[in-house]
Amino acid sequence: MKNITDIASAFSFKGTLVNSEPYGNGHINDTFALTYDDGGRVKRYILQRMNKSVFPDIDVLMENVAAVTEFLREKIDGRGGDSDRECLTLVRTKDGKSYYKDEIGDCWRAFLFIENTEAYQIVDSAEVFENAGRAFGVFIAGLADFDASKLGEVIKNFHNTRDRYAKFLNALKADKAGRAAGVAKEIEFVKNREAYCGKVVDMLAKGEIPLRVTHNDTKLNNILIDKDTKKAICVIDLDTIMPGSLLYDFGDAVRFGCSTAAEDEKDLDKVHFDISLYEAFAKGFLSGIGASITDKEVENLAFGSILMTYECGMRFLTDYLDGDNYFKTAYPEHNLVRCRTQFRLVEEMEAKTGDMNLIARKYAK
Ligand code: ADP
Ligand code: GN1
Ligand code: MG
Repeated sequence: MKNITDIASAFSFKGTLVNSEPYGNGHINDTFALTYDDGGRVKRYILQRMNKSVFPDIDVLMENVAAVTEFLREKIDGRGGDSDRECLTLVRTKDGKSYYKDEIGDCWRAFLFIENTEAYQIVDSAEVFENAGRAFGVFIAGLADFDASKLGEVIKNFHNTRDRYAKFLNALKADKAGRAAGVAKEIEFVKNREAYCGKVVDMLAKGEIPLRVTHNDTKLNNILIDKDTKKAICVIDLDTIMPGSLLYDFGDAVRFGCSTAAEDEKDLDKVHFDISLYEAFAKGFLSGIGASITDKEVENLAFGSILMTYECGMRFLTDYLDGDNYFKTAYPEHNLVRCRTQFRLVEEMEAKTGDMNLIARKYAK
């Protein structure tokens, strides 16, 4: 990887670079926090090396990010908000481009650092999670009039669970890393639930639920929470904004946030689905999205949560079988550990589906 100081010099940052450090807990991009001294004033920026194997077309990716942030910025300004805080702000290169390609072909982009906020790895209060739910609901509602034809499909079939299942079977057949024999139970778990895979894709195809512009990666650490007020300030990680179902966004947030443990907790006795956190999130989300949610969507919020958790576990397992090429891992069993937490949550959600449905109905307008 190229020297960060050299990369940073390509961008129109103000002042002198005084510090740079790896930042955050994303699984995909390499993120750095840069500190500049601008005549005695400290100013921070986020610099990211984008993951080229996950996002093969960086031009399309950055066109999406630029289009969505410009659209949101106008809306936020229009309602008298602070768009530098409530929306990601791209910092362009010195020659006005949305990203910089270095000599070895790595692609970099930069954003204003949103100060006095934090990204949570685990929910520590129902209030924070309700606020996050409201912000994600408002976010989707706010994109209702965004022209979806302006968005390129950055990752094909991203939440097409049927396609994810086919990819899982391919990885299993290839068994590239020679790991299949050790994960018979997990393989069985996926296969037993194959019937889940087509449900949302089919509802979308038949027009039973609307195709919307969705975020598609709504885990809690993709929303910045104000350190003082605990309000959800800004939805970040806009890389996967594409046409999709609201069930994906609701479900993925529930997957991550309603767990009593981290996504990579090794001790499964600590991993539970917390229905009171589900209630907090559903309450916030449904108040944020307002009347635009359809009855069919409300009816499927619980299923969407199960589906997204199952899909994510299946993706971790696929990557484990494939030799850990997609998600960043810190040790050889990391993807398997993640897969197991997801499957534990799926089982507990399955047992509580009735209550989850009652909660969704209770807060739907
Ligand atoms: P990844 O795709 O790898 O998840 P993200 O865009 O989500 O990358 O960034 C990783 C982390 O960096 C986030 O979880 C958050 O902690 C932090 N982060 C990203 N953008 C900003 C920003 N503009 N201001 C402050 N922190 C940020
Ligand atoms: C990845 O980029 P990040 O870390 O927010 C992944 C999501 C998964 C998530 C699991 C582009 O999210 O789809 O749900 O890990 N993002 C991409 O934690 O694949
Ligand atoms: Mg992220």
